[in-house]
Amino acid sequence: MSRRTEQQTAEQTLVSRSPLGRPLAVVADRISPSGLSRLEEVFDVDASVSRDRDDLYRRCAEANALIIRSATRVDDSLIAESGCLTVIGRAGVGLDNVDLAAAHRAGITVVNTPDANSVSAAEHAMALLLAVARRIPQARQSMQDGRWDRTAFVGVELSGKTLAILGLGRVGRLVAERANAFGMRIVGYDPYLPETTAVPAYIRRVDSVRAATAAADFVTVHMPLTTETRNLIDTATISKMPHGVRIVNAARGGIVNEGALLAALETGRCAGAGLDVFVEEPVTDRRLVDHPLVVATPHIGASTSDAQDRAGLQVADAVISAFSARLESIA
Ligand code: 9EZ
Repeated sequence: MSRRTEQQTAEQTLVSRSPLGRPLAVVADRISPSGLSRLEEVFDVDASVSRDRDDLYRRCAEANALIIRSATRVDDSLIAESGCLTVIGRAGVGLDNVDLAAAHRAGITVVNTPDANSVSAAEHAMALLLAVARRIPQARQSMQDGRWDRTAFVGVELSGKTLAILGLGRVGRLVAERANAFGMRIVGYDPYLPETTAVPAYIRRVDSVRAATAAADFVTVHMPLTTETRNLIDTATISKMPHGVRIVNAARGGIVNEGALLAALETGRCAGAGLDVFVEEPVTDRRLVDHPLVVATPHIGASTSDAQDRAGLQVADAVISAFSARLESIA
């Protein structure tokens, strides 16, 4: 009924439901109850989460706003069939699952919640640094296997060690603040942070990956996956790090080349790795996950009730404000 046509813009169909009725928001993935309540202040909310694609098309046919997380794919055909849609809200970071070009062509505003997960991501990176330094999961496994093996678990301190932070965005800077509290020396590199942007004095800013990692005991990456950052940490980069370096990736799978990391763990160049993200998720090649020097978690960096609540509330606020702005623009 409300299929989008060439002539039919989002503005024309924005209020295609009864002018007396409330606009409709379809929530296709699970978001926090606080976020749903916020949406209900403005929208009729259809939050009957189902993985059935035809069902999604049917519900979106009359939706003015669509709220998703990472599970729902918003492609050009869904956009074409959703004639009243003016706003797409993604709870969380990244818009890999939304066809942005198609949304743009259809005049749809796309919003997300870029900082809702930052503290959770930074805390998970810290958890991996500590877990790798002391091999806590391995020690726990050995106890569960009935052993009491203290000699197998001689770790290292973070205090006094050098941490290279590659990527000084929100998450990287939160990690720096926490690592500083642990007494680490922090070297940071980020080509996208303007040189004029001040960073805290406890971060020594350098101008290359090589300079940041040359004396690093620990390396952690905090950046999006792009063609430039894929394989940023490869065999050549690792070969210039100190022997015994420990590497953490809680950012995006593929920033650290998995084959290069595995080889470095085998030679001892790398003494440990903490990995929350993988090239292929779920993981099928288990060589890293099963390695005795690796602490692996299944992409849980943003998986805290705090981050989920914040993402739900923030996406609701962003969708409401984008929708209001669009209403005003046609009033
Ligand atoms: C690249 C980066 C940081 C970085 C940071 C951001 C897209 N992008 N790339 C190399 N935002 C450190 C080393």
